[in-house]
Amino acid sequence: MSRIERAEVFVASPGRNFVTLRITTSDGVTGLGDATLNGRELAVAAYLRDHLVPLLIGRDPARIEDMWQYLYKGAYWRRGPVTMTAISAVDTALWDIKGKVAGLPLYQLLGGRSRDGVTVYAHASGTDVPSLLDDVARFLDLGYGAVRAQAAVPDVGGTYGVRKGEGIYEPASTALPDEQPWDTEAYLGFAPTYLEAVRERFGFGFHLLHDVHHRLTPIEAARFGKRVEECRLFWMEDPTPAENQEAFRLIRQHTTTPIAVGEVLSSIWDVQQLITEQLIDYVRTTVVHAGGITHLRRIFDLAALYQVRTGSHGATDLSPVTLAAAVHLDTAVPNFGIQEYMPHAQETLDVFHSGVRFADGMLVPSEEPGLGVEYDAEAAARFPYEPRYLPVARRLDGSVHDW
Ligand code: GCO
Ligand code: MG
Repeated sequence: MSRIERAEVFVASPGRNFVTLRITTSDGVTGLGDATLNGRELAVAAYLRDHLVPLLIGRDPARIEDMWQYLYKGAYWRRGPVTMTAISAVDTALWDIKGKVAGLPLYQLLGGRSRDGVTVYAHASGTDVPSLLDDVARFLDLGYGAVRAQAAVPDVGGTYGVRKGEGIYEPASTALPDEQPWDTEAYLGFAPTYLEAVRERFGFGFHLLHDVHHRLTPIEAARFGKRVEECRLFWMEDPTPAENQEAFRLIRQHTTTPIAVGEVLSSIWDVQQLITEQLIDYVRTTVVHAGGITHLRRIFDLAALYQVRTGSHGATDLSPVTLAAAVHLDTAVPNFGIQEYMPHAQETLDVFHSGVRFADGMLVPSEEPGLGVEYDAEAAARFPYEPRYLPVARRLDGSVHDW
């Protein structure tokens, strides 16, 4: 019987920091898992190296479900992003190995194709309304059928989601957290006007999304959702922090703007009430932060019972390993909604060789066995880890707000 012989943890910064797990079996088959938790990378690397790798050696790589239960229940301490990200990496690597052993791309193991391609949304942003409109136009010209729109709130520095210059949007860009101002009233006055400007200029022939990024209270979110109903958003994302799942009922009672939640959550229990009480329309948990393919599929299946669709997180701090795994799942599940897509930097793609392809506003998975991603450890060694933190938001009176 095949055994897990080696498990290596790589921490590298090709374009940005990534933590990657590579498992090798006694038959010489390798599998990859992403273990990147933005701004807390080394905690997951240590969890893997010090606590999980010793448990993996000698085990049967084919027993994926059993391994998940063993690592989850065996920890005794439940849930949490560090634990769940570490378990995700092991789970994803084992699915990659299973696909390679079977000679099948991962989506085939998950039940085969439900669709020909995975619709993605792009990130348009602007430092003001005209530059946002130019950016939306650019993505529509590139063939995207769905675009997220974010613009800098006038006189409030460092608005979430706004790219500086030509490069890739990267919020974790400083060696210590950047402290940025936040003004709820200014945002509530301004954001609806640029969403309206986008619809006025480009019409309704594409999906328009917006990320509130946990900034509002439930009643403020209700006001926002109601105000932008005429824009017919595909969704408003993370309107209020989701620790209190109950809070979404209040938003729901006031607006028909669809709601998406989940990128910071790590288990089915974190979204249970949101799903079973139909308080959201899209669940955005991901392969890397929510327990891997095994656990995410469980979340998606629960969501399907309640007509909640998927909308997996896909920012560039999720490595090409996660993007590939997400695209395989998206291809297979019946209740797929949309996939976030921000193309990675060239340095990232020089280290992760991925078979995921973009065409006509859609991603398609690789036909290679497993995930269809290879990791070039030699190339990665040229990019050592660099401390990088996400920003912290402060209200105008100086107190800390949700970033
Ligand atoms: C998104 C997210 C990201 C996160 C980032 C944090 O919708 O893409 O909100 O931009 O802020 O992934 O690490
Ligand atoms: Mg988001």
